[in-house]
Amino acid sequence: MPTRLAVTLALSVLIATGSATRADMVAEAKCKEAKAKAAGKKAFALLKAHGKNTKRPSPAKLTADISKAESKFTRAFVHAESRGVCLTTGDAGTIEDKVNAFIADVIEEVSGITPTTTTTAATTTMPVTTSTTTTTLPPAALERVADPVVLTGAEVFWLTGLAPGDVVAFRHDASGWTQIPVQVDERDVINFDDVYNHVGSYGGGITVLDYTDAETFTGPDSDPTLDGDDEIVFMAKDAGDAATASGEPPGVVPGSGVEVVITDPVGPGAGYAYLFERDGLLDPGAEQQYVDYQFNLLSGDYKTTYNIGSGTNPEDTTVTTDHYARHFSDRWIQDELQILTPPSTGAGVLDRHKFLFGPGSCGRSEDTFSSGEGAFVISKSGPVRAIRSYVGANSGPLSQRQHHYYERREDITTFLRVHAIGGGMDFLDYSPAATGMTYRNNNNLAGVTIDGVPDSVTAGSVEWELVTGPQGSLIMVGVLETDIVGLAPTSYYLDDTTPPVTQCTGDAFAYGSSGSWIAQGIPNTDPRNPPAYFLTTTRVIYYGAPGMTATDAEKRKKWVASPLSITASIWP
Ligand SMILES: [Ca+2]
Ligand SMILES: [Ca+2]
Ligand SMILES: [Ca+2]
Ligand SMILES: [Ca+2]
Repeated sequence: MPTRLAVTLALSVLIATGSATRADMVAEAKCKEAKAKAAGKKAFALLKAHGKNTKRPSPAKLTADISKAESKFTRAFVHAESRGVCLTTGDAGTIEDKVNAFIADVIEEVSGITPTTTTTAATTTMPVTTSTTTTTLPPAALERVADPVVLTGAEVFWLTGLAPGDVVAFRHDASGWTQIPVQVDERDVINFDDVYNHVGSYGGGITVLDYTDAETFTGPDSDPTLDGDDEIVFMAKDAGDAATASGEPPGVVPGSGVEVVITDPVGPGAGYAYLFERDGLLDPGAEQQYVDYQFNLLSGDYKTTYNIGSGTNPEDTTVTTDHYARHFSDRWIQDELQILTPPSTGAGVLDRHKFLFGPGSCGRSEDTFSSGEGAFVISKSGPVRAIRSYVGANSGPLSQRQHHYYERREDITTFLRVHAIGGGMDFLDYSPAATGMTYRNNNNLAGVTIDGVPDSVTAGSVEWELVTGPQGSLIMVGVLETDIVGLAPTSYYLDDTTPPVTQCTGDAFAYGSSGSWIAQGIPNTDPRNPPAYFLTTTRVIYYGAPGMTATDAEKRKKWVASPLSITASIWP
């Protein structure tokens, strides 16, 4: 029981020193005051959040406000206790329960509504400090060099309240401290009416927790500091060993350290990274840029020239890393892909990343999406990753696609938000330059040759796809999340220089056209017209050297299903 332990410790201090000094008593009173103040602030924040929700109901905003109040409360308690002068410790959970009970009582009294509980069970178990033992831990051995480590502010709540640009990261190994690139991407409950700059009624007043961007009409985060829902990201490959007692790195605020321990739920090894508040002018990117995203809208500045009500909005946008290059010629139009991992040839192997309702059904495609209404949620280039996210797909103005670009991995997430439709295909159609590459997926391990000559391919649900040749390798892992019962996606494949169906977009040929196909009706997913189902698909692309195998693909399927896990604590 932490309280008794603390009292025992305090008593032994008294015995050792003979009597408590006046300074001790003042410090102890300050601790009590800080805790009482935190409880009061939390109560006020919760009442305010519930009040706002009564005036303008938004469950997402309410949840975000509650979570913000909780992280502030927890942070205040940890801060108070970290000075080692509190008579009681570990009572954050107890006090929080009392505040929650009080709030529930008040809300019920004034509105007749019983609010949902807001207790964060985690607060009582949050580590206050790490142990000071210097056990030798195994060196960093994370296999997942392509994967990111993504944390929320809430997971490292000791750092919340900092300016996002003041968070810096380090690794530690035999050669000491080395700064590593880190990036903060702010999030908030955004309103699609804002994203659309209130053009038409496309936004429908729908709100979601998503990225913010001062450069688009989405606007900046309402909390300009690092707060609980913001994301902090660095690469797993940059993690190092556990830092033993060797002092803090230069250029950081003393005592601001947070240790992040990274483990692989499906593999061996562990990694350690250390986050700090910078003291001065350290570049959070550590003078590196893993991804170069050049958003080039041909009409000019986004806010002043983008045609939100109706496209087209031609672009000459590029994404370049040491391992791949991509190109966009409009919002939805991805028309180039090069694999650059040595010794790949770097050939341009893509004709189009396509969307159609079905083969040869040209009524809707990435071209028609780009010709209709649309807007960007975020378009951001950072040292660790770039994020490009946009909405607007004809009669699905809230249908959204989000790209996360990392050094050797790209995540494409598509949120379908549209009235009932007859089906949908999301597939890559390769270019003549892909000739000679081998296509495999989980239902076709032997593989077929992409060469414009038809192949026999077994259809079925796509878990992973592998395309490899001297041009390089692509491993793609597909994830479908939905609450629609009975959806059974199958696959699509067509390799034919004289295809039996019209190609709708891109060139006239089908080179290894392949991907996932929902060949059945999809009910309403448009939240503007409830009840709406949700359907979100993610295509994770790993870029690599020639010669990757089905075994590599199986492994990456597991990685995507089990992201790296982290635990954080104050360091040292
Ligand atoms: Ca935020
Ligand atoms: Ca923020
Ligand atoms: Ca073929
Ligand atoms: Ca084609």
